[in-house]
Amino acid sequence: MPTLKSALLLAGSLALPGVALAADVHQAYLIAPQDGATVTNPVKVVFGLQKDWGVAPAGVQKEKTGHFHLVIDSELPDLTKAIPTNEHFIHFGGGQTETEVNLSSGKHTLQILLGDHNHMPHKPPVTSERITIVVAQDANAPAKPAPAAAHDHAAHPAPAAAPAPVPREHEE
Ligand SMILES: [Cu+2]
Repeated sequence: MPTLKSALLLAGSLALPGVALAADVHQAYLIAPQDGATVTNPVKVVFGLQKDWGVAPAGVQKEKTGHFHLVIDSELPDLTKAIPTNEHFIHFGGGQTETEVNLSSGKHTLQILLGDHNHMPHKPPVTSERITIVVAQDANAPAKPAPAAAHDHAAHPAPAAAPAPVPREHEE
């Protein structure tokens, strides 16, 4: 089956060039979460751009602007085409600069890719580094009503139990 074989070869070759195309200088970055962080759902993701660049909603054509795309668990897409829309490529066409996502527990990668008014990557592409986070199982994590409270890790030390009097038995 030559067609199947060539399809497989094509798929293999497509997987390679993604990294090489990434610009050395990252014009976008993830303000949160931090690379290597362990987080719980919902995961708050905050996008950042270097000062040369600005955010504009999809459909608004303006130089050096674009809207964010969050790349989850994927290489960058084909940078010569409009950014796809699926569970790996989330568009923020309204010009949003942060979001919350729910991810399965375990390791995930996150990366930002800016797209222009037509959801096309810029040339060269405006990307962030690809970071890796670990989503902890949140079985016993109470739903946080307000995601704003950072560092809300007030330890709850158990009240120190008074040392139990040691019964003494004199063995003399
Ligand atoms: Cu888009």
